[in-house]
Amino acid sequence: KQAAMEWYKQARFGMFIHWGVYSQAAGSWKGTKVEDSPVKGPRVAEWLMYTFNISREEYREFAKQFNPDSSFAANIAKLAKDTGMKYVVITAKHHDGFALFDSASSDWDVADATPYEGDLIKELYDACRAEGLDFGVYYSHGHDWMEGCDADYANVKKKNDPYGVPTRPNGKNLWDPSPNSYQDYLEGKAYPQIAELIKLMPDLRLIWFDGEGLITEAQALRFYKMIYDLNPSIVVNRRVGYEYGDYMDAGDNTTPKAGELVAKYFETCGTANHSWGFKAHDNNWKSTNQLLRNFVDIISKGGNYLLNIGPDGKGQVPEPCANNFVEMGEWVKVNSEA
Ligand code: FUL
Repeated sequence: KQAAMEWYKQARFGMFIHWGVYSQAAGSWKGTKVEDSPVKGPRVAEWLMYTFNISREEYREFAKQFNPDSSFAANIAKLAKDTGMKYVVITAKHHDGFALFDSASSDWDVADATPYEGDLIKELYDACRAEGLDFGVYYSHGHDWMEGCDADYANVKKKNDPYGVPTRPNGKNLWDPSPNSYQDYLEGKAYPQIAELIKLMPDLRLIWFDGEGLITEAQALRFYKMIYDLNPSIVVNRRVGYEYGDYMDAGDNTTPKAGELVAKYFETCGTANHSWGFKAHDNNWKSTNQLLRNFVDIISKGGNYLLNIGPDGKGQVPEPCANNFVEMGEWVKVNSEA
């Protein structure tokens, strides 16, 4: 693990990618922007299913149109390289449960549910390796609105709530919950998919968990331990649960303040506009100057900056974002030793 942490410390700058079937919707549903939905929750494009309480059946329709250009992998790997980044971390499965790889444990994946012929995760992994970049995956273990733990959660809420109505849904699918218990989902999907990803990519460097949700300590430890047993060089983030991860999480878009005790290894993940997933009406791009300031601030405190892009449904990165990144890369490359 020590060598893996050394790699992490040296890498410093990575690309985060939020991409999935929601990317085609671009932050709106039937003409309504996510900001205008009456459902409370984060106003980000990747939360579309939650934000509009879309039924599981209706949401599955998105996948039938999801057919990216196969050039996405080479383009994105090149952009990461041009930005001066050393690694890439992509959503292998976000909260909507959709797997961008060919999964043996679920048919809610690119191979079975979309017209695309290929494995988006493996293709990007290969393209990144060809550019000399390291590779990691984001995996939402805590939420899975399609096949997850949500029926369980509904029961917990009902027991605790005197009115029998969940008052604070907290990221769970309570409008059309899957019948799986959290344990069923972990056994049948989440643990097997993590093993599949590790097998698919022998040089996988990092697994970025998200949405701790209902997890128990034993369940979180099992993720950490199974990864260690399969490949001890994989770095795991804190959000796996119960602080089992390998480095601290400064919080989304948050840099520790000067003088604040900073851990030996920490990360700030950040957006380039306001959303993680592609949102056509969010053009509030951080300037190149702002991105560079964040970068210098974070790495001067010893952290890693995981800076996000949200490609559209075809896999294209919005042009203003790509331009800022390339401009940033010119500075990063001139001013870094390697
Ligand atoms: C959060 C998620 O809910 C967001 O959608 C995004 O993935 C962010 C990086 O982490 O917990």
